[in-house]
Amino acid sequence: MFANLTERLSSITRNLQGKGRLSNNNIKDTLREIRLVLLEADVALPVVKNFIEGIREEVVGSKIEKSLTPGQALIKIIHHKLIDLFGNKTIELNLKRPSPLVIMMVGLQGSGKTTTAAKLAKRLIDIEKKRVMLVSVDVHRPAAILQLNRLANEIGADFFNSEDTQNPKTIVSSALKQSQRSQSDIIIIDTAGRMHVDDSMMAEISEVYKEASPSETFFVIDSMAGQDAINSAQAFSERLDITGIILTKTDGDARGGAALSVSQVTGKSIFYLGVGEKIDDIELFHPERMASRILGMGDVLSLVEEIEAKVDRKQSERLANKLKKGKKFDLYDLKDQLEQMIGMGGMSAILDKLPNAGQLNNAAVSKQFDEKQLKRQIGIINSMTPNERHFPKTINGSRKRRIAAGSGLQIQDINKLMKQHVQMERMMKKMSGGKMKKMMRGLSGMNLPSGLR
Ligand SMILES: Nc1nc2c(ncn2[C@@H]2O[C@H](COP(=O)(O)OP(=O)(O)O)[C@@H](O)[C@H]2O)c(=O)[nH]1
Ligand SMILES: [Mg+2]
Repeated sequence: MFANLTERLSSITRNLQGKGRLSNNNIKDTLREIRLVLLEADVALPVVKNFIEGIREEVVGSKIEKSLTPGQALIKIIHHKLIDLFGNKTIELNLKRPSPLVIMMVGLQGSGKTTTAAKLAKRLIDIEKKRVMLVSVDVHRPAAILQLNRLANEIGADFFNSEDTQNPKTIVSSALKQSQRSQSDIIIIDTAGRMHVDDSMMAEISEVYKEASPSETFFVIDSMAGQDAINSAQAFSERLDITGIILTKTDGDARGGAALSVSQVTGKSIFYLGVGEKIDDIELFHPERMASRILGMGDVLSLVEEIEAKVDRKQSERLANKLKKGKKFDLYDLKDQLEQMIGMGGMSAILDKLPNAGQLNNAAVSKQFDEKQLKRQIGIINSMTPNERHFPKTINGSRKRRIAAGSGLQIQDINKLMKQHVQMERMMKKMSGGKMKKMMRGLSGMNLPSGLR
């Protein structure tokens, strides 16, 4: 699902990841692009408007330019807003209610109600060890009752034998009585679909609803459906108290409009996803995962959060201020930087999390920044006197020999560290204020593949 949407949105986020600085124009352009992509994906207009407005407000409130990684900060906001769009948390069916728990499936014809009723029943039987009864009140479509009957047999659910000559309301009241006798924990009522919302069908479903008085009423919606289905969601929720959404056919190549709109339009959360035609193809819905998937980021996002959490921003700012006052970048400062890199787990831990790290010359990069190496460098600095750390220039040949002996390393190792310090000092000198921050960013995002920075 969402192939196109994902492709477009991930290209937007890829562009942002490289941005060390975001101008108002950058932000405006990004929002305009997102707006377009969402509209093309057939997301309902009010939902798009709200979404974009929400991001804009947060961008203003969060002072994004001051962040260590403005591009990534914006991605994070977009990500969080997407999660909000989906209702923010994973909802599980509450089974701690008096039995029989009555669940009703409603929605347009072909949305997947019957299939999903059986999928859900199987889940409740297998995972929750519940006794489940399936009931069909679809007296309109030929063989609709038989379809459910077959599925019930397949999964080991009880089935209430209804006839298409019966009145739907009567079927419900008999089924409820039957469920008392058979001591069912859960009854799932599958209803007649409709091609579009029409009054007589709506009147019928309202009757069934009143008779069944369900604890959960799931609106089943085909993820490939367009605006019509979204409008029908609204029509249904005006008549019945819909408690949740089940989004089906997410294994197809839907544009994504229904998925992104339905929660906002109905004000209800998505509980489950249908992910295929087979009876086991149902999954709990995780807003966070879906949002990550749509942005095409997966683990990269958790990586960004990890780096943000671990880079000591205060410490970086202290260093920046110190240098601004004309003080030198000394070996104490270098040690702080090295320690931060270790805090992030070294380069190899970071590379492990990147989806396409295989393309990098992994060995070379990790060797340069691996933890052992970093610790060795810190060991060298630890073997120096405070005076030497403050004034690296005083470190002459005999001092180097002493430091090498003290840290158990070779003179070459000491020379390498001194060279590294000189290089960094030179870089630091060139920078002031804002540029310093960029430098820090360079450190925290060391040698990441350019697309991911
Ligand atoms: N690929 C796929 N097909 C599904 C899914 N859910 C339902 N279907 C198919 O959609 C069609 C209509 O399903 P059905 O349950 O009869 O819809 P109803 O009219 O709402 O009861 C059937 O061919 C199902 O196999 C799903 O998650 N993935
Ligand atoms: Mg059906």
